[in-house]
Amino acid sequence: MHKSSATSDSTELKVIPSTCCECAVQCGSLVHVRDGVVEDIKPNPNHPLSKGAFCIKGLRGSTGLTYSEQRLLHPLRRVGERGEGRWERISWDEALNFAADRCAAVRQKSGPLSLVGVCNNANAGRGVAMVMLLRSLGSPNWMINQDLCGGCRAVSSRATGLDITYGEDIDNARCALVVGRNSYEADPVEWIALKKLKKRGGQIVVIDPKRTPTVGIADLWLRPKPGTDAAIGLAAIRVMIEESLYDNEFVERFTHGFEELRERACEFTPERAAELSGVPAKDIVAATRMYAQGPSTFVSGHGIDAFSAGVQTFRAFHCLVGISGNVDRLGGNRRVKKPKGFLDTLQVVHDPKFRLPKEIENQTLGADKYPLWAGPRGWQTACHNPTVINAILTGQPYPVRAMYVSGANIVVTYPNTPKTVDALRSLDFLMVASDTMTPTAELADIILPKTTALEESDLRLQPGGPVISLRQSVAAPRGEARNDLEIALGLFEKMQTRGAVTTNFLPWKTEDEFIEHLLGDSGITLETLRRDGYATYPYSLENFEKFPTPTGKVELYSEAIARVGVDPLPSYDEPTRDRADSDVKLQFPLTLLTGDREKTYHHSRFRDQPWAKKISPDPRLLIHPETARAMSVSQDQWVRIETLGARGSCKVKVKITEDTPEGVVSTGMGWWRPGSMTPGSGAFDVNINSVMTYDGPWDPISGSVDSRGIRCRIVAA
Ligand SMILES: Nc1nc2c(c(=O)[nH]1)N[C@H]1C(S)=C(S)[C@@H](COP(=O)(O)OP(=O)(O)OC[C@H]3O[C@@H](n4cnc5c(=O)[nH]c(N)nc54)[C@H](O)[C@@H]3O)O[C@H]1N2
Ligand SMILES: Nc1nc2c(c(=O)[nH]1)N[C@H]1C(S)=C(S)[C@@H](COP(=O)(O)OP(=O)(O)OC[C@H]3O[C@@H](n4cnc5c(=O)[nH]c(N)nc54)[C@H](O)[C@@H]3O)O[C@H]1N2
Ligand code: SF4
Ligand SMILES: [Mo]
Repeated sequence: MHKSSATSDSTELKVIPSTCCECAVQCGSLVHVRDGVVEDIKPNPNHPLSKGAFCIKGLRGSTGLTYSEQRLLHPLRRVGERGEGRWERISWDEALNFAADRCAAVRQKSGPLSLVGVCNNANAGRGVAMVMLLRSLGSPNWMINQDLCGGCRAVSSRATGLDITYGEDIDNARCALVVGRNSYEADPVEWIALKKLKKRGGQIVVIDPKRTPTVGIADLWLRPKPGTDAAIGLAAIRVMIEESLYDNEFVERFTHGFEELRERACEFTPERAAELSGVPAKDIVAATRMYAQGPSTFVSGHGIDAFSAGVQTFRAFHCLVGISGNVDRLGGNRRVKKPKGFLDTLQVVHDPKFRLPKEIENQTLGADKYPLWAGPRGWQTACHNPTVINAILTGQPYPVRAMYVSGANIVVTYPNTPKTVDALRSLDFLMVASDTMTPTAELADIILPKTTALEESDLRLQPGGPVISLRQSVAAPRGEARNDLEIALGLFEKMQTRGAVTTNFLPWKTEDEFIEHLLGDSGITLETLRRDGYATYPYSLENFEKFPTPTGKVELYSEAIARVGVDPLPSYDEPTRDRADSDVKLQFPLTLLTGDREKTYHHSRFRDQPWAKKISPDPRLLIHPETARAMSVSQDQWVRIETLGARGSCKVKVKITEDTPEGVVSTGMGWWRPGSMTPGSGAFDVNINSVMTYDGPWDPISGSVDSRGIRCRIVAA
């Protein structure tokens, strides 16, 4: 922990209730501040959602970053070639003027649509600042990383009308169905709740090719071949219907397309699903019966998201939830509810007050192919990322020439690092806002120093609480760091003086004003939030009045998906890797899973922090002993992963374990080597995305690529 000066004992210690924002769990925190310096961060036992749960990233990550010697404290301008690493310190005014000159020139020459923004999503205020800046400049183009994250779940939840993401009521459940989720590493709140469920005699069913800690406390473990879960979901629906285990009344009153779903599910006998997935038919039947004896909650993760059949796979499970009687009931999956009068950030993004004309928004890159994902009718209205990257490189369907990245490290986290880097290098102008130097920032023309989570304020709706939580700015920004809203306002102003704006969609002058906008008429005040760190609100279950679908019902048969010309019923698609010809199968005999989470890291973050490097110094490749023998690799050996068609390779250290099945190898994500002299600071060396493709096949609804379940081989490094 960072210690302030020797006089600190004599000054008053302030304990400020806030929210940890180092990952999406958003645990309640108590931040200890003395003399304006954060001394310590502890869990807040009173927080209704996290109830005192916390993790090492929350304890050490934000202070490690905020007080890091590597922290970016001043605006920098590139001198020399892009990526050469030579910078000059400039003032904010110079930086913003330089950026505005470049952006205005690009806008003049190639049009407003040639400007693009990148953030991780608009679930946070800083994402909204990015969207509104771009819209103000006349561009609907901004990128999020949700196609690589929870996007398939979100689109399925929306199409089905369930709206249950983050509504898992494990605390009151009798059974939890955990599909593609490693709660132990990814979410301490969920993990504690699962252990409690087990302790009170509840049941846990896990569907996962890998043995996770949850498998250790499970009653039943289904171990599918990667990417085959939709077959299991559909067979479970069939069993539930055949054995009359579904909720007849709910189905009749509140669902649409039950007959069609029944017919589709009929095609998936447990025996057929067993053939497709490798999971014994009797286990699929047993799992369905366990789940059907509710109340049961469906806990899902990245394991069935972010791949080319992600939406339909999620649809299979969402339809199972939909007919099971576990929707918005105690111990089931609660629907998202907000306090009356409160706006969440996505409502702001969709608010007609802040929109560009339809004919402009319809040109959002990717909106033509993925209208339920990208553009005006899409979930967040963002772009389809690979379409943007191709537009940068080819000028088709129109040129994209200037980019502003904030809150994402896309050289490391987007698939196909060499291609991402080529695209960024070819831009006329690249500006990156960041708290530390990253492989993405290294390629910028201008780097802006950004505040960290301890120096910013934001609001978060947490449906699982349900609770609204405040992240408080507890320390003054170090150096000249500014928050995303300030940066957006600063650039907007400079563009305005150059006559290069379309409309002003940034009415908020401070983060607090934006927070007040979200709080709206809810009756919850910033004062209360500052005092407690959170606010609860009244909530009632069984909200079945109107589901947000064309029919107003839970759509087992999705009218919205039908309208975009995709199968409106959940379907099973053969995994991409099985479609390869025999020659390719011989050359790339293994199946690669990526994205293993580690407690020490959040994606590419904290990679330079000593405490994290001590616990986890190197990227690992999990491999079964038999497979290791067949591939002649030994424990702790460095190997290179190669995949079909990838330009790069990725070096990882072998870890032999029976946790991963034979023929399947599994590794993490987000690796790079801060401060190393290698190109891209290790982004081409130890980063799994240097061997991934972003070029499809794409999920027909969300446009997601396969982030796992792909063919690979390993060779000695
Ligand atoms: N410590 C830490 N926590 C994090 C993060 C972090 O970086 N670090 N990141 C956060 C973010 S943004 C996300 S999206 C989440 C991700 O966290 P999770 O949702 O838990 O995702 P993963 O760990 O990628 O994968 C979960 C499980 O899916 C399994 N899996 C792989 N392929 C398949 C398949 O085909 N079928 C099934 N059924 N399972 C499969 C894997 O074996 C793994 O056990 O974690 C969040 N929490
Ligand atoms: N191959 C493969 N690729 C993947 C994945 C995978 O499993 N496999 N996982 C995908 C997933 S699930 C995700 S979510 C993405 C993550 O992708 P990214 O969002 O790009 O990854 P991060 O490293 O979390 O964040 C990048 C930067 O954002 C800044 N930042 C993040 N949060 C805050 C904040 O609260 N305040 C401020 N000021 N700055 C912040 C950090 O400083 C960090 O440098 O990667 C995806 N990429
Ligand atoms: S799980 Fe850890 S990193 Fe995520 S919000 Fe909680 S304390 Fe912070
Ligand atoms: Mo994610």
